[in-house]
Amino acid sequence: MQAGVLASAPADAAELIRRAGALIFDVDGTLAETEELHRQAFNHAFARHGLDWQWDRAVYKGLLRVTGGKERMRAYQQSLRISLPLRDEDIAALHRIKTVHYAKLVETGCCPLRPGVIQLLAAAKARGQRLAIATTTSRGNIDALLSQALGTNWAAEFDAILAGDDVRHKKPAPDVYLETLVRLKLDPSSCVAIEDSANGLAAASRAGIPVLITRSMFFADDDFSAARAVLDDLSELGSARQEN
Ligand code: XBP
Ligand code: MG
Repeated sequence: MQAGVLASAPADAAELIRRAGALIFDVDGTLAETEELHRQAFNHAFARHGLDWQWDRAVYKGLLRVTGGKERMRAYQQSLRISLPLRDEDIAALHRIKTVHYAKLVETGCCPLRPGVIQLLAAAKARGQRLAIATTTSRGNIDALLSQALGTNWAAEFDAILAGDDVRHKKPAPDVYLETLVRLKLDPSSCVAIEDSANGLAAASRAGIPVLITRSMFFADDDFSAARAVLDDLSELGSARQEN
């Protein structure tokens, strides 16, 4: 546990969830532990493109401070300082290869939704709460993950779905959350954002939305002191995952 961070008791978190008019979900690391698959897909793209780049988990953990796969590759390339800068079309081509491979990995079913996610989605719907997605990843990646986990009609469950390229500035900028609030026509205080990273916490907080953190593989030691509640995963929500 991060020193000084009082993870609110699950009961407080459950109350925060039950009272919300809408739950706004981050995707990578929150709905599922997908970053390990993203990392493998990036390495596949580098090999296919003839680059001698290979991101191990330690390197990738540092690179995840940069949100957005295209931006992450650009940041890595700039950190090398030795090679010619990749052209935008090279970055785009690499990202296309990576995204295709990521979908293939997800479609194997090897990356299930995290504990408590499906039950919380169902309980929220039963309570009449609105559901939304606000993510930095691409729409295609959301579709690959949630088609696999929830079926091809998954999008019908959500009142708003905002992906990385739908806004000008990615997290930690608040853009994706501000646009989600516009689509939902709700005040930030009547929503709860469910996130896994400091960048996601900053983005939602800057939009005025209270944040529930679920710790994930690559961000477990981020500073979450600004969060309203910090859980290991959504299964800790107990009754808030039931329909009453
Ligand atoms: C996580 C991200 C994404 C993924 C990679 O998004 O920052 O960039 O790491 O996906 P979030 P792309 O936690 O907001 O869901 O390569 O499609 O960017
Ligand atoms: Mg995330």
